Amino acid sequence: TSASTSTGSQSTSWTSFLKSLATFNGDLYSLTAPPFILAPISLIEYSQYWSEHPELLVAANHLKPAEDAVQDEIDLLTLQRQLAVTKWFIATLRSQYCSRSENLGGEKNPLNPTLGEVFVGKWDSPNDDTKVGETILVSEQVSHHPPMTAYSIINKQNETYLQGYNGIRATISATSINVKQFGHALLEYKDLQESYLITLPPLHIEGLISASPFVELEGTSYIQSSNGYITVIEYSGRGYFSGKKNSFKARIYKDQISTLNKENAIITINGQWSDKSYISRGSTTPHSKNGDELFYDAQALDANHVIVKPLEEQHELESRKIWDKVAEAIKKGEYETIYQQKSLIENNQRDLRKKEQLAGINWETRWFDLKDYEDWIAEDEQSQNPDAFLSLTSLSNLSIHNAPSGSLKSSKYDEGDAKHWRFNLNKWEQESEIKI
Ligand code: CLR
Repeated sequence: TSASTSTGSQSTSWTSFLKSLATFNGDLYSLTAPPFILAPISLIEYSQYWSEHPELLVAANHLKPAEDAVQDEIDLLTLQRQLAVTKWFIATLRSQYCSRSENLGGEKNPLNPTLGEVFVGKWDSPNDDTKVGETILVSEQVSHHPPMTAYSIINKQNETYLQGYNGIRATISATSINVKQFGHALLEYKDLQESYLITLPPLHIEGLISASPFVELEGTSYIQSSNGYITVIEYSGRGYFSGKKNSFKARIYKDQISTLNKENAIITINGQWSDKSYISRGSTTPHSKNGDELFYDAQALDANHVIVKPLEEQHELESRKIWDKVAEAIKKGEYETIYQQKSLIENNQRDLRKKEQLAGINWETRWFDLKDYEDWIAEDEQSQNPDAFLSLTSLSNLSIHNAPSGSLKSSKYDEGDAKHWRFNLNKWEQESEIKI
């Protein structure tokens, strides 16, 4: 069944869904969405979208200056790495924000991961490119109230380590659901001793009235490198009068101070993140009709899907194992079974939490730790080996607090806790039950 059908019982349930939005309490997962907009996958699986082009994720690692390189060569390669990371990030967006529309016929409501749910998998070297090698994904639901997913993506051969976590906060307006993201990603090229902090853009869901929801990005996201360079990406959609869907403009500056004037951009990229984008030097906006160089074509390369082991070999905490019966029922449109199987899982979770409470224990996360940066700041100032997140937030003027992703220091959001989920490689290396 398709979400865009506007006849019969589907349109009735869609109408009641729209009505339920009117009394929205901020928790998207508590909405009783009509079954035909349920995705047969858990939100934890969305971590895979960070690496559907593994060759782009590791590309910067191949832009290493030779030992006898002169300063000009070193500088050029540094800028080329910023560009490579920017390209990889732009390339993640179609997977992140269009794949449900493309594969499931519309944006869908994902299954709400259970506490401790995990999703693991791997990518083989794409097209037998021996320079890439294997990439692995390790993802864990680290919080249920509010939902928070943490992930780590590792390519040992290229000493490339991506980690991050995300959560959302939603509000409803007359025609759309508005979503602010919380969390960020940290990308480290250990061999280059270079790291990047990536913030997550706000988004909204359009097409609600016509029962064909889709995501559009808005606002700004940043990519701050430890080498000083910063990419500022601004998103916009199809406007009332002009503009194409999924538009963005990315500007690369030599440092955060330079971002105060757009004229300072060293490189400007312009286009659609789900389609073609163009690149030019300086601050003029590139365009295909001016003959500017193609930067990235999101339609040219197929996504490389993560390989997950068969259900029979999966641990009971693995996402597809947990949700198998629900997912099957969603695919078949068996509404009664969806409801029954979901309730089984939810009641089981409630029982587990109750038991923990009675025993006076807390659920312990498996591979990720919550790190409190308030405790760290003083310590870090004396440290020989400063923390990547603290130095990158200081270079980019980004908040260290649990503010909407991309909030600046001393903005109105720059307050509260400064606790962020961090991957614990040791814990993963000692994992004996869950295998890739
Ligand atoms: C999760 C983290 C990913 C990027 C991403 C993409 C789409 C977002 C999703 C995040 C969070 C959940 C989300 C989804 C789009 C729709 C869905 C906001 C941020 C909500 C819960 C579904 C609302 C129901 C409508 C389809 C009616 O890296």
